[in-house]
Amino acid sequence: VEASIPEPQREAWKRNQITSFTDKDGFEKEVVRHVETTLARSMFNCDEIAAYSATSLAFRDRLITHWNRTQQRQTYRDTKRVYYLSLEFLMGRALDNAMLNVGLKNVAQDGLAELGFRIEDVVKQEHDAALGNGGLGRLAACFLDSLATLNFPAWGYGLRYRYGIFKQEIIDGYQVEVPDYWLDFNPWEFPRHDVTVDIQFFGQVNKKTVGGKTISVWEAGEIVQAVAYDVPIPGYDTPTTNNLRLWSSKASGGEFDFQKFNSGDYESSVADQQRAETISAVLYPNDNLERGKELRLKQQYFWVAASLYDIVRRFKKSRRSWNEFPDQVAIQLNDTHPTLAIVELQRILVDIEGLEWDNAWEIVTSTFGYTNHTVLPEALEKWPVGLVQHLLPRHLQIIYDINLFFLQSVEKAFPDDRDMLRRVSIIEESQPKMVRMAFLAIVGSHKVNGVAELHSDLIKTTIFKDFVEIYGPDKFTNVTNGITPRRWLHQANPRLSELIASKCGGNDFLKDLTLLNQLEKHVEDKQFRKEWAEIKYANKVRLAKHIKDTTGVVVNPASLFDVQVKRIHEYKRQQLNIFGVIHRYLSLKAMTPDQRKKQLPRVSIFGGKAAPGYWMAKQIIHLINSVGAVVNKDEDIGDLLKVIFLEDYNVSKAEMICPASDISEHISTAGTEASGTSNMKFVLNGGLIIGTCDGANIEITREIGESNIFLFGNLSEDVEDLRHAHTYGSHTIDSDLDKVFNEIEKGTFGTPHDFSAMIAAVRQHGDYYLVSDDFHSYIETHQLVDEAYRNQDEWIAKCITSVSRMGFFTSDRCINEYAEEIWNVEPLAVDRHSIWGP
Ligand code: GPU
Repeated sequence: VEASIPEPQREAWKRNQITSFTDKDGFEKEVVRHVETTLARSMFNCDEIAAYSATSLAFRDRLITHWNRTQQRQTYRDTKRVYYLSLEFLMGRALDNAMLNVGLKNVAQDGLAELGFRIEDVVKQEHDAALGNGGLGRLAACFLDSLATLNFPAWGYGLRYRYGIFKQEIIDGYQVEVPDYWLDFNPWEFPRHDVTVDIQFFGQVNKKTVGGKTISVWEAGEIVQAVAYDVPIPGYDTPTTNNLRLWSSKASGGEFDFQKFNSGDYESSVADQQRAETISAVLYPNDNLERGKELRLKQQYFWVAASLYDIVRRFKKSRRSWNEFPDQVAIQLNDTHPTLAIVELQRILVDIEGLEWDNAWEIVTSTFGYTNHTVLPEALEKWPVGLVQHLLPRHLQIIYDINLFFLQSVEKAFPDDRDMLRRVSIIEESQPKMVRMAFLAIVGSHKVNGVAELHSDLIKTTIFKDFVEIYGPDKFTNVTNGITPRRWLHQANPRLSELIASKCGGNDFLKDLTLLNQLEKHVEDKQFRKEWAEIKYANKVRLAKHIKDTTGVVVNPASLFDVQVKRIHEYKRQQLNIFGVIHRYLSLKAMTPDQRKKQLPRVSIFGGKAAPGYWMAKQIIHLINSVGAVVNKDEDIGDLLKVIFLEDYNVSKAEMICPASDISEHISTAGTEASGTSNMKFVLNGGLIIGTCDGANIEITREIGESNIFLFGNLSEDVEDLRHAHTYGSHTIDSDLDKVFNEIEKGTFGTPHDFSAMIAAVRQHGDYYLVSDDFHSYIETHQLVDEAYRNQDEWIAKCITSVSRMGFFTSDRCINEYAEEIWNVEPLAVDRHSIWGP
């Protein structure tokens, strides 16, 4: 149906165009209007939640007018768009970000104050949008911010989970998972009940001959409806407002099947509805782990099929030839989770649009790019052939054909290497047979990238080595990760952002982070250092208050705050950290009171979630809490050491924690952390880091200088030999670590049996993560940290110098690299004054 208003009536629309508020009075008017009409409340019945809701609605209205105009502009100009497909978008809170990005936070602050509210309290009412596990999902969120800020025509596509990542509670020192009820009230999404797609599952494939041509027809066994929910993504200091489209699942054909209902089959009608809604019900809470569950595969296809239908529908409006598809569309696969999109596009082009296979395949491979985020074998996705066959029968046929043509070309190029075919086959000939999604993603994309230099080198020399031989090195590239300075500096650390602005000629550094280099000439400025130190101290006071409020433990903000916050994982080595803390505790205990007086007080702060099924990670959390319970009440120790586990680490807590850190820990076994991004957040907020030569730590060192980072531990190139030696040689444990283990086994931190598996992993099971090999170097390096921290003046100078050299790590730089090297797209210039015109 043509829904466009005819030309003669458009005058009336233009006359009545919406104007957004620009000042305090305009803002207040909108808040009062929303409180009284949208919320049906009044000044006699307006709590902080109502104030939050009305403020959000006021900003939402504003965003949505910008969003509309952005979409109109993009449609009119009809240039190439980017589609970022990610199963995770770890957005955090939206209101603070929206106020800052549109430049009206001060207006809102003053307006809210007049109406009787403190903006900090209002902002805190918002529940995080936590549709992700960790770094991978947060990267997607930072990329959306940069895409909008840089005016790229770009859409994100994801799933609208009813439950995001679980809420973590710590009960008796153990993690307990509680559902995340984030959708109770969410003013940031727009249901688009008119934008729906029917998604097929199961069934069989029939061959039909149409006009002498045999085509495959997939007769579905089940149909589920996808409903679009749109989330506006405002750029910073630009009218560009992009769209994040999240799909929600629903039984097709309405609430439930009335035919079944009326015929008395009430139960099965409800069951159908529930089965459909289950698809988008919950985010799988695994980080760096794939467990091959059928529902997860259903989620992936549901989301990919709905997104591609939407993208193709939009492309078809321009009535171009199919060969122009890659000139109009770039699709980036955030890890292998959306790899079925490759197969789905080939299916649409061949089965539905009637293109020849080779022509279609050329279009497909020119459209997709694939980002790999890990080399850990347990995280590489593989699906049993039988499961794919059952759920997506036509897709399995297409995968087999893709593989056949691929292997034929490999055989031609490498006729003497029979084993090559087995190694690179998309189908692993195991029992049961498996589809290797990463290989499918490589074969179906024109570019494959890693997320930091070391990682991109590692994928080329290990897991994807054969593919470099087959395609040549140019198909593989690196885009080192980055973070948005808007959220991770300006929003999280407003005082530091303001101080920096005062030395860098205003807020331009937020759009061109290399301008931070202007700070360096002020490093010697005593007054500047003092203000810098004061801000850090105030941020630590704020965190200390949070620690007191949530754990009851009083920490001294003058202590060195040592922070490790990230998902709990053996490869990230929180166990190394807590063993180091125990070592410190034992050293302090062995000292005389006089010796103790000379020691530097420290607070060891941990935070992070363990996947609910990851038993060892949960034991690590338990050990951290058990050590805290003993150390924190030890009167010999007092302020010299406190051990804190912060419950329910998430994006909004990260915004409070990063600015309050003196030293943070990025201590993964070398070669295991693809990039890491919290390392960047901590340095950007004026904290130093201790880390291994892994992921982006290496490039951070190159940028900020070796003297401004505390590196330790074995190198990635030595890991394999060390592991081999543990298993086949004699494996002796570091003597200091041995003492730590003995203390745990004495029962100092509770029932030793609780921790025996953690110790056995090192002593008996080959110490896969090299905890013992790196322990001595780790302890020594922490002593260097203590010494360095004693000279506060030098320390602050290191922090300032480091921040001044962090320009490279903005996600704006990443997006420009993707745009240039992978997507071949350009930003759309915006005329700030034109409203209706292009
Ligand atoms: N990452 Br695979 C996740 O957060 N989850 C995953 O399932 C996978 C990777 C992370 C990497 O561990 C981290 O090193 C990287 O910085 C981040 O992706 C973004 O690339």
